[in-house]
Amino acid sequence: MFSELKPLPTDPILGLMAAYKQDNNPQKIDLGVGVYKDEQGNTPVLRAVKKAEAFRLENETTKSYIGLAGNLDFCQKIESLLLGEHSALLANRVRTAQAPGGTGALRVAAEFIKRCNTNATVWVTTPTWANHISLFEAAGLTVKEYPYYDYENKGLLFDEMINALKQVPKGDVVLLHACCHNPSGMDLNQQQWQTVAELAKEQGFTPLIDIAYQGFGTSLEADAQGLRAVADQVDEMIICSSCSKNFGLYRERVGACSIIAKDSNVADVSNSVMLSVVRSIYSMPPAHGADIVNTILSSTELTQMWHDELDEMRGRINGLRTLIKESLAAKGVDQDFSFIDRQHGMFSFLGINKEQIDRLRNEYAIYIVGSSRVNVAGVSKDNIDYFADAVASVIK
Ligand code: PLP
Ligand code: TYF
Repeated sequence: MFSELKPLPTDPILGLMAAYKQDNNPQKIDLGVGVYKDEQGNTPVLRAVKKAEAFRLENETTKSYIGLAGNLDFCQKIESLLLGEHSALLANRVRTAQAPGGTGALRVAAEFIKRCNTNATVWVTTPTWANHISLFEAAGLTVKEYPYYDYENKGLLFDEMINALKQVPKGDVVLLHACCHNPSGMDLNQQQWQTVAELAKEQGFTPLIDIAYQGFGTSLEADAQGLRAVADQVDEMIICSSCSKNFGLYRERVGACSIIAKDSNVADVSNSVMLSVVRSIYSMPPAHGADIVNTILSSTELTQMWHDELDEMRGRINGLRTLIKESLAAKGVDQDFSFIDRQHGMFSFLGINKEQIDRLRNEYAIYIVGSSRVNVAGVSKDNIDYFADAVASVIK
């Protein structure tokens, strides 16, 4: 039966990562896949993670199975990270399952939604992370888009977004990026979050918040403010979180799916359904990464170390945003790139066309995603001049 299969294209972002690896040009720059890089272009293991791993190696006592929800201490700490002081308020309404990465959490959420309402439509931003669409469709859900990024003015189409969400009925799900929107870098401000939160309550649709970059935008707290505004309003919502970026644990696959229900009874029933979904996909999540996160968050010293490292990563990203804006202006380009400095997280669209993107790759070995999305963390003081010259030359 395998012979009947037709080949499928690979994920374009992961394909770009592979193509970059094979390029022999010594000046090549990888601005593709959304992975943090330091000034040397490395994605190092955080010091706090190394310490927690050393501790784990010494103190781990068993490799026996953990439960369906994974490490329960980890789950509780993630709830606090997401909800802050609201977590105490919401404590009896939240149930969390550790999941294999943010992607695993989203897949659990998708299957959970399917069990709630087979006919649910999941509404996503135009544009969104391409995996969102394939992942919800793979679970048999309908995916529709609502306006979000304003390509022309490099801002938000907020009025259009609200008008579209006013048509979304109860029983449908609206996916929102908590911060550091992938791929545009354009986030809602707090007043806009409040409007969305009130609309969710009024319309009765279920918000699904994807938070994959907490701490990469403004701060751990500020990046969760939107999500908390929604949690304050609605009876039910889903939060899919990831520790890939903020703990640098990418390949260890650490994330969580949190369900907030209207009361503790509904939360218990929802939890039983979520765990049944987990059992039918992968039984239980891997232990290592979540144990590391739990060890860090259980220690004042390691938490401080992690905060410092997170501040350093965010500081570098924000510094690079300013550097890119200034370097392009210094090259005398006509186009205004100041929006890069107003956006958040690792991504922004350069707003250049397909031919210009191809020229960056073919003539300069600069790899960016086909939508013109760049990962600003791939820029450094060493390559900024080369990068700015290349962009200036292709847009002339
Ligand atoms: N959601 C968004 C918006 C992302 O950009 C990513 C990827 O980085 C994820 C979820 C999932 O990340 P991971 O599965 O690596 O934790
Ligand atoms: O958008 C990105 O680059 C990150 C990383 O299948 C990523 O979210 C990209 C593709 C993918 C998994 C992770």
